[in-house]
Amino acid sequence: MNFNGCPINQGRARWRVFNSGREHQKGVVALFVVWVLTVLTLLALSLGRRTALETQLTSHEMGRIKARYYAWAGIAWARELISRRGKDTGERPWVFPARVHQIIGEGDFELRVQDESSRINLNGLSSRNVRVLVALLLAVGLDPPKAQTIAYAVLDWKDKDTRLAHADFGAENPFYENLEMPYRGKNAPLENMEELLLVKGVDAESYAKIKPYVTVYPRTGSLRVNFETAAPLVLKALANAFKDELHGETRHTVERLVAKMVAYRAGEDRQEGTPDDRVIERAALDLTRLQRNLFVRLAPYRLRVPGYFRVHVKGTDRDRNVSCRIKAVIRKRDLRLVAWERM
Ligand SMILES: [Ca+2]
Ligand SMILES: [Ca+2]
Repeated sequence: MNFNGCPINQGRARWRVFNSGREHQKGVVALFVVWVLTVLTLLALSLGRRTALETQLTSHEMGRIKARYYAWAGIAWARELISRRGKDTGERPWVFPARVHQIIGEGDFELRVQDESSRINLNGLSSRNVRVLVALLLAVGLDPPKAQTIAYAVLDWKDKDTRLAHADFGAENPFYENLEMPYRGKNAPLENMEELLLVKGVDAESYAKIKPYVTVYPRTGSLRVNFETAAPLVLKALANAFKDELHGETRHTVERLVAKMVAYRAGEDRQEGTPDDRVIERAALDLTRLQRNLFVRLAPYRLRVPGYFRVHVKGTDRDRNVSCRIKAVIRKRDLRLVAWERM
């Protein structure tokens, strides 16, 4: 017994109860503090992360803006390249470096200039030359019915009249008006290449094959190609379109004629796009009779002085490694951008 008359063990038990209550309170406070600290730490971390993210985003946006201006600087450079050529008589080939790279401060641009008349002009199509487009479509790997469908449908799409250019392959309003999502034919020149996707027979796959070899510039005029800049595939398509007019064995005529043209225009160094490139002259090609006859047939389709250039520019802010690409078509006469697109 203790001095209160309580049994000693009972008093210890109370003391333990009292003590365990305070310990419990302390534990709760400690837990609360830990919890608050955790929340505060998480808040601080998330705030830090957010600030870092915002800084990163701002920096990326700055990079994008700068890259855009570097790309526009490239377009200005391309205009300068084109204007430097001055008055053109077609006696010198158009030679552009394959790639121009220019560093400006913290950024740079890369550009390529391509003569638009190295391609087949869809707006120059007529019933007399539509076979050139058929030949081109065969050359890019389309089967004959598909090639004919697309070629005649493009002709119908852009010609003013509403008569079928070909009874089986052409397409005027009745075809387009009976589609699930109906629309009308254009009956006017194509404004841009993407318009092709509206034309009968053109799907994404054939469009991708055709796109590198055709143009819609100029909007008017006849179908003519620059022999000095056209891809061998385009020259072959042109030659193939007229080879049936020859009399004799023509099996290798197209291949050999085009090989001679391409070899001659590349100059002594055998590389295209270098200063020794030459303008193709029939007399200098050492042609056989059939090749000469074919070359003569191609003459009305030759363009000597290009009027439009396609420019691909990539501007980069090198500090932030952010790039911007611009594709534009420049008219030589007034250096105007007749079309441009930022990608
Ligand atoms: Ca038409
Ligand atoms: Ca050369």
